[in-house]
Amino acid sequence: MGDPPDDEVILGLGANLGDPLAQLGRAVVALDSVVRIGRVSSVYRTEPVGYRDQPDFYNLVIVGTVRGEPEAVLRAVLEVEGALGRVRTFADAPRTIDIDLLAFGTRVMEVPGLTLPHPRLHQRGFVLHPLAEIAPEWRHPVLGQTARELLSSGAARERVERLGPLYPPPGALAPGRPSG
Ligand code: PH2
Ligand code: MG
Ligand code: MG
Repeated sequence: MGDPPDDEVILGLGANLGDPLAQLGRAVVALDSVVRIGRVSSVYRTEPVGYRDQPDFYNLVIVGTVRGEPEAVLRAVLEVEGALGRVRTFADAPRTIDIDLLAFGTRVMEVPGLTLPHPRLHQRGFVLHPLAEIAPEWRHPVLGQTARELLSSGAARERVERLGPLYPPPGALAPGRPSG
């Protein structure tokens, strides 16, 4: 019988300690072996949401496809965080890298450690701006609104500044690529 189809997966990345841009770049390269990366948003410099007494974040969103179960993808994502030096202290603390599984196809589920879609994604400018850039027609499986509609609804109010594409672009660090 045929294999089950791949699911569209949305990942949100954030960093605000160390060298955030370098860590985002390394995370994208590492995630290339977890999901099939479709699009990578620009990098956004964003005001901290929640615990506010910390440096601005650098955020981006990845849209890709993957085969398998969300729990397995989450485990692989957490391994990438660990490999990049993530140390967990308290909720919303500053971090070298955070990789969140924001949505997985149209799945709606809640298990310990994973709620899909992410319960706050529709309120967060640091997710909605990059998501609307690369997938404006993505539709929230519970709320029924697209990324563009969620962004224009105005629920996300924090300061968000688009910096531009990540450099080096994903794939540039992969071995065996001709240069020049
Ligand atoms: N992540 C959080 C809490 N607050 N704020 C911004 N601007 N960007 C983030 O990635 C972020 C946050 C929890 O993961
Ligand atoms: Mg997070
Ligand atoms: Mg996280």
